[in-house]
Amino acid sequence: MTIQISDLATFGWNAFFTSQLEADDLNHFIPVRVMAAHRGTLDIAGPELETTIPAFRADPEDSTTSATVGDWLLIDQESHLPKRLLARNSLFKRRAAGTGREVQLIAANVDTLFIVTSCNQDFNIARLERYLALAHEAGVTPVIVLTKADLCDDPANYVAEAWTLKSVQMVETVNALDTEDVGRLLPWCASGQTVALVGSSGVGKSTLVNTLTNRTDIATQGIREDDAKGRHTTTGRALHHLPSGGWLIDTPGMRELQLADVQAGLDEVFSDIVELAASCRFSDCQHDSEPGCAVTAAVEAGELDADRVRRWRKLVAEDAFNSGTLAERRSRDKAFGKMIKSALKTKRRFNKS
Ligand SMILES: Nc1nc2c(ncn2[C@@H]2O[C@H](COP(=O)(O)OP(=O)(O)OP(=O)(O)O)[C@@H](O)[C@H]2O)c(=O)[nH]1
Ligand SMILES: [Mg+2]
Ligand SMILES: [Zn+2]
Repeated sequence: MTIQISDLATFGWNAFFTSQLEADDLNHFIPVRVMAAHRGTLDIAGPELETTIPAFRADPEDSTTSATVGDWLLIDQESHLPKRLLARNSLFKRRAAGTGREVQLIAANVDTLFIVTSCNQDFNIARLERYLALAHEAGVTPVIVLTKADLCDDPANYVAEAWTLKSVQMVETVNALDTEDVGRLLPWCASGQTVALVGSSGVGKSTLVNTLTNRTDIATQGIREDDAKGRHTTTGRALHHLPSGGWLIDTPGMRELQLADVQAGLDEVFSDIVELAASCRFSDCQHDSEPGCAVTAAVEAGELDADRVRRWRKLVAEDAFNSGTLAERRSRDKAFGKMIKSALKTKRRFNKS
């Protein structure tokens, strides 16, 4: 069976992927999309094909080349074994929680990111800025989806606050259980389009997927009443097909989103501050207490929010710390370890005397 390129479009295939094919690839291989990634296996699908194959990493040295949900793979026509990972047009990743700080892939080949939060205690500008940096770095359209509008007396306050974020393209409020409300999100879910949903546990990501796909079978669960926190119901990432022809990637709620390799994304989210910083007297200005700092001058003049500047500096520092090659990070960690050790020694000496 030889695959026709035209049959792939409904799965999200486009010219970018066609350009990566060699002349006779389609005589040997079948292009398939990763629907879900499990420990050791991948659920894949393509025209008239749906199966499970072994996990695949293109470069054993590089964890970012592991096939993840949304990826396109070429598999062998006969054995169905994965042979090649196609270059992605976008990739979301984060530094995994914990001390190892391994890169964790979230989703690949996404067109739109639904950044989901609720009209309640979950709403947090600093967290939204993190997700926006991720979206801009990947070159993906960010849409802020405010759920639980039906449980809130004044959703307009949340909407107004979300719009203060400089790089937002669209803010939508919905009752995620209401088909008509959720219909406002359909323009981003047209045929061949891929949307990833991210946000904390309990904000309604799976509820949105259920409503958008006219299904009820994806598990959802009530949140804790005292602090509106979710119960981490979704545990894996999976691609779901929409009646409108689009694809949705549901993801598990994140406890922590550590940024890494998103310098360009941060520059976009905080473009006004970056522009100001260019006219600081010193090119390595830390915008702290240096003379001739254009950023602190703007804060003092009431033109710039001091909190926003603090959040920007924090994210830039975090990104720099988490970015770079593994070797660079290891040596940084080593230096850090040495510092801790010598501090402990000093402390011990101090305790003894
Ligand atoms: N009234 C109302 N309830 C909602 C809305 N969105 C979600 N819920 C409820 O909130 C709870 C949590 O929703 P989920 O869809 O499980 O949340 P999630 O983001 O998928 O959470 P994790 O899978 O843990 O990351 C469920 O009980 C939903 O029914 C909404 O807009 N209005
Ligand atoms: Mg869920
Ligand atoms: Zn400065």
